[in-house]
Order: sequence, then structure tokens, then C-alpha cells
Amino acid sequence: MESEMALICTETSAGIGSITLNNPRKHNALSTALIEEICAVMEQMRQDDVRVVILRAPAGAKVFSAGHDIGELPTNGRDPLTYNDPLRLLVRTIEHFPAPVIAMVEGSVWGGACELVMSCDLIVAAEDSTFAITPAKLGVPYNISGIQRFLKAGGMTLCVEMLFTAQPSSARRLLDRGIVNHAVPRDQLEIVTKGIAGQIVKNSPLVVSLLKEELRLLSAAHNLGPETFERVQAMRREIYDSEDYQEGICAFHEKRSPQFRGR
Ligand code: YXS
Repeated sequence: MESEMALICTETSAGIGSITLNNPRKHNALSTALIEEICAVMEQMRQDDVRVVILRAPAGAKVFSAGHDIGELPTNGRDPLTYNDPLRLLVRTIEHFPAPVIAMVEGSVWGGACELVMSCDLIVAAEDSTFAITPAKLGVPYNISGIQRFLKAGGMTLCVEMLFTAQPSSARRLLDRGIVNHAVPRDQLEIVTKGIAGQIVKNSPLVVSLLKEELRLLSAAHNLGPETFERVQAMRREIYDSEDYQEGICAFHEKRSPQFRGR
């Protein structure tokens, strides 16, 4: 069964649900509208007892997703990445979905879309795809649970370099670091992904769902104490109240490099 919403395409067949990001005009930027469509269709797939979900971009996509919709980042002194930010709701929806979600990645992945992909249970990537975590380039004070997710997926060494440089890393490098499950030629991407999905669908959905929740709970790193959390939030507030944050977003819209002044 196929259906077409404004910003995504979906299909469900033989227990496998497929969600294709389809807003090429904005390179699948993770706008509130696009995220609401994904969450709505995942709720339907949950009710339909779908046993695996594949999250993908159209075949041949140059950009998998350009990340958070920069036009939706608030510039009036509000926290740009609060608990109820749409992207945060989406990564929690994926992590709490009662069946595995596989990110089938081709093209370039930017910013919050890297967190989206890393919140999935498995990642099958085209070997020429790239991943760039960009808060430092845009002046965005990324939120704690997002950094924890990157750290859990990639480990400190790679995270430090990807976060501090904001430069793209290859799927092959992420494969070497165990972030990506498979890095394959583009023309193998769909067959490898659907092969894995097909193996999962044959297994007990109750056990697979239990395993997913057990793994999520056991892998959750230790949580910060309240005082530490508040201290980091105060540090983040200084940044989203800063001139540099305004400059990062303004520079993107003016299509120029930002001139950060550290204030
Ligand atoms: O100028 P028009 O109206 O045609 O629109 C352009 C871009 O402004 C728009 N667009 C976006 N709009 C909102 N949010 C975005 N993330 C975004 N990315 C792109 O799409 C139209 C075509 O883009 P254009 O002309 O740049 O295409 P291109 O082929 O030359 O370059 C493709 C990209 C993806 C390399 C380029 O668009 C780009 O660098 N996009 C921004 C990638 C990025 O830094 N994303 C991080 C978003 S912020 C985020 O995720 C977190 C908050 S954080 O930064 O903390 O990680």
C-alpha cells in the first residue's frame, strides 16, 4: 500500500514500512511540517504492527537531509533545541517505536539529520555518502541529549573531530567506527537494506521489540546530576542569547561565511 503526503512518500508491504523524505526544494530540511508527517505515518505503522521501518531519501538523492530547518531556528532569545523541538520529538519517536527503524542513507547528511540517522537502530549507507555535524559552523548551542546521542553512537574521538570541525565524514569512516552497519555501492543500497529488513521480519516481533527496548535502556549513558544539567543549560542560554548565534543563522540566509566574534 503506497501513499503520498506533501513532504514524504510512504509504502507498507509484507510487514516492512518505508518512509521516503521527499522535499527536494529544501533538501529534505527537517521542518516541523515534514517531521509531523513522519511522526503521523509512524503512528499509523505502529497501529498496523509494521515490523521494520526503513527511513530513506529518493533513489539518487544528492542530499539525504540538510538537517534542521534553519528558517525555523528561533532568533529571539528562545532555546533553539528544547525538549519539545520537533526534531527532538522525532528522535524520541524513533527510539520508542516498538520495531527496528533502519536508516537507508545516500547523499549528504547535515546537522540534526545526523542525529536523526543515528537515532535509528541500524544504518545502511551508500559508500559515497557523507555526514557533517554542524552546530559549530552555524553557531548553534546543541542540546545535551543530542550530544549524548552522538557520543553513544560515535565515541569521543570521532565526535570531538566531527563536532569541532563541522566537516563531512565519509560513510566508510563511520563504518570503521561502528556507527554505520554497512557502507555499500549505491546500486546495492536498496537490496542490502531490504535483505536485512526481510531477515528481521521473519523473527518474533515481540522478542525483537523487547530486545530494542532492553538495548535502549542498557545503552543509555549515565545521566547528569541536576546541578550539572543546569550549569550546561546556563552555558547554552548564553550562546543562544549571543551575537554569534544570530550571526551564524544570518550568514546562512545571506549565503556567506559567518564571522564569529566569540560574543
Ligand atoms: O535559497 P533558497 O530559498 O533556494 O533555499 C536554499 C537553501 O536555503 C535551502 N536549504 C535550507 N533551508 C532550511 N534549512 C536548511 N537546513 C537548509 N539547507 C538548504 O534549500 C535551498 C537549496 O539550498 P542550496 O542552494 O544551498 O543547495 P546546494 O545544492 O548548493 O547545497 C546543498 C547543501 C545541503 C550543501 C546546502 O544547502 C547546505 O549547506 N545546507 C545547510 C546544511 C547545514 O548546515 N545544516 C544544518 C542545519 S541546522 C541543524 O541541523 C542543527 C540545528 S545544528 O546546526 O546544530 O546541527
